[in-house]
Amino acid sequence: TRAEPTPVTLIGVPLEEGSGRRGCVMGPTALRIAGVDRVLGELGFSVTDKGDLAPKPVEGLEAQLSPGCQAKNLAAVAGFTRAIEAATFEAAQAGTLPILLGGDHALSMGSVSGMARHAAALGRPLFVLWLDAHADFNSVETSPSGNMHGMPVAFFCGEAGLGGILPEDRPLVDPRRVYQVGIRSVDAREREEVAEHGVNVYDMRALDEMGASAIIREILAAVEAEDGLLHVSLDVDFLDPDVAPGVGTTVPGGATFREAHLIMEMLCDSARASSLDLVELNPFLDDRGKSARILVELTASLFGRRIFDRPTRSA
Ligand code: 5AB
Ligand code: MN
Ligand code: MN
Ligand code: MN
Repeated sequence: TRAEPTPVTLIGVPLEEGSGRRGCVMGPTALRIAGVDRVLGELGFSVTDKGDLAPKPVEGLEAQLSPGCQAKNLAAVAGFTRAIEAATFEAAQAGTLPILLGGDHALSMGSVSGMARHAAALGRPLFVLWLDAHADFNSVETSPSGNMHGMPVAFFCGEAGLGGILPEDRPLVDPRRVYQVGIRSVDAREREEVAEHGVNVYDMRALDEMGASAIIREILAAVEAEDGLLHVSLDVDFLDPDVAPGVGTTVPGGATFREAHLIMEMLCDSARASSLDLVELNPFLDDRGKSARILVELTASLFGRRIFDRPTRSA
């Protein structure tokens, strides 16, 4: 448990241009209606809601794409990426813990880049825990869809082929410090890139064979060995579609609520999480607010809601 809770900054990101369909623009509102600020307040956190970002598009970047490459709605996503990067960096520099209320997963291009700049300023490494059905490691060249919500991991590792959005000398994340859990849908060329760059993948088979607890202990041991910061990125489709139907990219065979819940409780105990994305919620596809409420439940667990206290155990 945290002795002095770090204040939390909520950053609303009504971004849907990175995904192939409409609806994620309603995500931040749905998360607020489901009570994300209220539960954090009840847990003793001081919460500042910065409202929703509304950046201008950045025109003219398409000219930098090589022929045959695609990045749909690049202007809109680039505008959001710059605004999110700055807002996340500022919130972290101010000593608060940023929570990004998405919005599609392209928002992590900005949030993780902002945290990478913050970590670099502290002289500490940034680790990323990527809870998702997908690896999101496509580049503008390998993407089968051109949808930028499939590119954020490649982007913050400097491998997406997307120059000009952020400064050339921006701090990148080492792909060997990226840990993906729940993966069960990867494109052919994306798979090669993930392996080549040394991304740590615990796919659904690993989750079944090892269990969530052993996986999270391994990841936390790696973070602690380097005294790293840990950014947590939670894509709704990490969960099974029966648990959380409010998402455009459902893949069967996802994590159970209990697995996700345990992961959040273990992360809470570690006190390592430095920042959080709640992404891909599409309230238009949801079942009476079910998925939004589950994301809020999981956030509450990450921030200290527990059934009973556990005796402190050494790893
Ligand atoms: B999500 C796909 N790999 O690139 C692509 O939901 C899907 O943020 C990406 O994980 C899914 O279009 C993006 C086929
Ligand atoms: Mn994703
Ligand atoms: Mn996904
Ligand atoms: Mn490469």
